[in-house]
Amino acid sequence: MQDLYPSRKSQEVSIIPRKDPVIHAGEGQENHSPLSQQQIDSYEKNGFLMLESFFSENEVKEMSKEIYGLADEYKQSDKPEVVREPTSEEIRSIFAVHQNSDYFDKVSADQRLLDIVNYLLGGDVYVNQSRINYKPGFTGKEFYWHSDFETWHVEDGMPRMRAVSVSIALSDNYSFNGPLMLIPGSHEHFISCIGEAPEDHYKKSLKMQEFGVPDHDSMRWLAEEYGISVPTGPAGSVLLFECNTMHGSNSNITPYGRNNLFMVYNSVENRLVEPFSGAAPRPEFIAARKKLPVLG
Ligand code: 6CS
Ligand code: FE
Repeated sequence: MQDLYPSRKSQEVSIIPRKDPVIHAGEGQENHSPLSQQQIDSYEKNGFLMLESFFSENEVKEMSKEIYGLADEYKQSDKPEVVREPTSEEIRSIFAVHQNSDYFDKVSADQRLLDIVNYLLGGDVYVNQSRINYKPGFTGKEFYWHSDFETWHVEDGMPRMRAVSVSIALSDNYSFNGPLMLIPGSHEHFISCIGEAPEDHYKKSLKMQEFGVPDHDSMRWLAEEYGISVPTGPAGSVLLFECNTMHGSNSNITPYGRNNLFMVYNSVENRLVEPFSGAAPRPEFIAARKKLPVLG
């Protein structure tokens, strides 16, 4: 398959214009949007959309119970799905939670979410990746700037930009407790990165990413051109962000923890192929190839 978005293949930085629509809803779907026209326009322009208080307080309580339950269960676990912080044994992320928890399996099939995602991606979808990111008060560490699509394309073989991340805030997101920062409009540019990732790169990159991150000049250009947005909101808010939107987050030295549940939906028309790096695919718990129940 032709590589429309080459990255980590050259020592020269390049910026490739987006070749895919942002809103994939096709004919016949125009009148079925669960979002308002203003929300659709905002997602299309910025590459993300915040839906404040999407889940009720009760739902947040249940989800929080579940994430702490999983953290407890996996405290000593050496399962690869459990990613620890670079310099401590604290849990940073747990992957494949929609497969390891019946409860999160149900959340991933929440019809309110699916209606939105089906619209944005123009039809049926499946969960390509799910994870909980824990960022406890005082010790939670940062996630360096990146486009998820760059990694998913190069390391997982995601062909086109037709996936969306749904981030459910399970604690209040303030501007100061390490919330996600995004560059509005960055989804229109593919920042081709330099340097070839070593084998089994994910074992390191999920703790601290070194390859597949933008060079400083490109990042400076994006920030100067578009600015940096920090959507905040109470627990239960949902942030939808397009797979190529540049984002990152700071560490959390405040006393207020920041936990998020992420589900990545990919269009069934955009299933993973061989990784464009030519390396072996990453494991199933990071990028689903086999088990693909279709959600619609
Ligand atoms: O490698 C990945 O797939 C992931 N890494 C980051 C930093 N964000 C998205 C995704 O979970
Ligand atoms: Fe990310």
